[in-house]
Amino acid sequence: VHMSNQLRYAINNQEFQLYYQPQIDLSTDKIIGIEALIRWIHPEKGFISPMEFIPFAEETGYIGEIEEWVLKTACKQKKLWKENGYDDIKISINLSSKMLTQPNLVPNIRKILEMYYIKCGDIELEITETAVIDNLEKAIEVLHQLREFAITIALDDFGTGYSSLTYLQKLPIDILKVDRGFISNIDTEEEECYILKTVIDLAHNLGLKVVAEGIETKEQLDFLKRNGCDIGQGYYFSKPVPVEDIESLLKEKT
Ligand code: G
Ligand code: G
Ligand code: MN
Ligand code: NA
Repeated sequence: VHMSNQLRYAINNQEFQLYYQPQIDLSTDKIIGIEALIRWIHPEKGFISPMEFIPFAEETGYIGEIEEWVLKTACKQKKLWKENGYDDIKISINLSSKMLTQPNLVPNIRKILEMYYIKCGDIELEITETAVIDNLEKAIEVLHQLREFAITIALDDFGTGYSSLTYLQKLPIDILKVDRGFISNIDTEEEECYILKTVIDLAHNLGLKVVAEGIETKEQLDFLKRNGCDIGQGYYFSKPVPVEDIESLLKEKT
């Protein structure tokens, strides 16, 4: 069967799940946010990576429905966490580059947040550099609209795309997520991590907070703390896990 039929079926048949990965405030060691990451558990093929099916969903137009499902599911979960006493946790959602130029994106997001009584300040959207560079003026306009009602915007995978410092200054964003390639360098050439140090300073000078992705070792964590990185995420703290497992982490680390 063609993959587009399978995507259609997957949406109807609830084959998608969200996994969750904590984001740690490096000054307090507490969980301050959770990134939602989609998983497709296919009944025959098993696990299919989003790196495989998201680009396909973008091409075939299913991405809108999938992202809507992600947003609703994450908001529903956020509401449950809140009811269980974990109120200050922000939820981060990856937004496909194709979504940023959808005509009704902002009102649609707003509707979903209202449906689950989510305060806008509790939601963060992660976008990639390619998403904004493809259509810079439109992207800037949409990002402004989202931030007007207090949704925070993170620029994901920073340093991997065609980053230009000009974009950084123009984009209405709150957070810079430094790609894990920079973090894995720390182990082998700590003395030479000038770029990473400089990116952290640059972000701060632009009024942005810095999230380091892909922290796997204590050495990486210590380096990032010494150099003023604000937030950390990675296997060192926890892999992305199903919802049952994130709750025990919340108990421990909030
Ligand atoms: O979690 P994992 O490393 O398998 O994710 C692989 C890629 O898929 C990452 O680039 C991640 O940003 C992306 N991804 C995960 N969940 C979503 C989602 O809900 N929407 C979009 N657009 N991308 C996602
Ligand atoms: O592009 P984005 O940053 O959204 O992708 C997140 C991806 O990174 C997810 O697929 C997640 O599984 C993966 N990831 C998260 N933490 C780590 C880590 O510490 N090491 C590695 N190698 N991958 C990670
Ligand atoms: Mn991300
Ligand atoms: Na990333």
